[in-house]
Amino acid sequence: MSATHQLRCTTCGARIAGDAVRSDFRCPDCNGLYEVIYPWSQGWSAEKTASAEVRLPNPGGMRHLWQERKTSTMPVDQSGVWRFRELLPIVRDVERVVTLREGNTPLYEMPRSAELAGVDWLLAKHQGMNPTGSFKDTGMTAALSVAVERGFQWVACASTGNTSAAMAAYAARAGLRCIVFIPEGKIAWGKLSQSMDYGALTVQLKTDFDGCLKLLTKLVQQFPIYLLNSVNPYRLEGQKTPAMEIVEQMEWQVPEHLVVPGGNLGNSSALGKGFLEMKHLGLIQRVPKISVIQAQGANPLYRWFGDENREMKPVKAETRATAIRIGNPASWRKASRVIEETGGWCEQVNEQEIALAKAEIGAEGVGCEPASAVTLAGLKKLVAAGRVTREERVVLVLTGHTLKDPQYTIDYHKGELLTAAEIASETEAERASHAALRKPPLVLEADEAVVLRALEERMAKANAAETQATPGTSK
Ligand code: AN7
Repeated sequence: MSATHQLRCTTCGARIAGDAVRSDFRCPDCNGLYEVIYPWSQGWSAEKTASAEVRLPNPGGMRHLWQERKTSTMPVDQSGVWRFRELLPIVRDVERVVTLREGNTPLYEMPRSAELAGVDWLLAKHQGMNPTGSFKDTGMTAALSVAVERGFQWVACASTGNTSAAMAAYAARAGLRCIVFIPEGKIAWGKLSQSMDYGALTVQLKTDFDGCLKLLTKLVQQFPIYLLNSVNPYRLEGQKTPAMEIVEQMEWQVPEHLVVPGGNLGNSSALGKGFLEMKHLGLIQRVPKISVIQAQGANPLYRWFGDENREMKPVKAETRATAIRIGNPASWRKASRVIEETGGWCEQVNEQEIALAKAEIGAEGVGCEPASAVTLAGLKKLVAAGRVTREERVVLVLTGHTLKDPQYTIDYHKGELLTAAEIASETEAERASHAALRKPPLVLEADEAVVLRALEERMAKANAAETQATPGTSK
């Protein structure tokens, strides 16, 4: 067996060598998904490993090393994933990894969103600030580097858009050929254009994401294509590193709560693994509660969470947050364990709530794509239900950049996003918030007097709104 890591089935516990895994990354005995384990992981049987391999730098040493690498000029050190390579020894030669200097993303303070949600202190880990504009880059550098090491010429994924954009970029860097399967018509333009720009073979299938993944899972068993969806456990090894970054950015303090959007549920699983492993290694003393938020129209985990029989029933997914338009999430078992082990929760939010939260995050100068905005919308509900208290330090994981889906934003501001029925079901307060946030473009004659008059009108309106606002709640 490989000295550095093994794969363990998260359903039946069977363990195999990394290079012995089936092409669909499923356990042949029980069809479960694997997780990567290391000699220092819980449950690795020590008698099978030479003791030298179990040795790990001490926590203090690792913290120092990771920080120091930021100032190195080596690509692998500058990567916010491989900087933490002691915790993901999945490749033999770390200097040959495929990196675009992913990770090292900002952790923003969100004072206005905090006030809206009803907490004292709110932070946003903006994974949209990655090279291709989403959190997928951190997973792609990991799994694609494994593909290169195993000698694959072709890689593929099914995607709602961001995975395909990331895969296309990293495959192009590595000189691999890549095939993208996306649901026809239900993908944001930013993402579709990226996959073409980076030279992927883009296949639009007349089905949804779940249909794309099902078909691809069959294809990879017939052709030597390396599957890069998050069923590939190496993806999650890269995607766990924002957990390290968050505590590093908080000077090794741990937030009380982490709020993550849920689609195929790989990301929440990965972040949970990251925090739990750090605790196991003594890098932190406790883990944050991890809560997952789903769109109401794509809510299988939310339903599972409220189901007494704990049965996972796939749904036919529908939401304008197309990134998370997923009805049959592959990693639901891993994610549900993370919620339970950390004491988190699962919530759902509707289309109006997502649109409002996205505009609020935008108005704070941060911005994100619709799927990421479910975090703020969900946090409001968690606070209202008493699941998050005011003094808890909360981190929202913003998964994608606002430029991924500009059409959504433009439609929102022009008042063309929501249907009449959706608007009718809003509260007065919600309607007022929308009215204050909406900024449709003015179309004017290029005439000085006309422009002046229009601006005067706008300024007067803005001033009036400000004096009307209660003191202390200045926006
Ligand atoms: C912005 O790109 O599934 O729960 O194929 O793009 O780990 O699936 C994207 C998912 C959240 C959900 N936010 O994460 C894909 C894809 C954004 C996303 C999710 C996605 P998972």
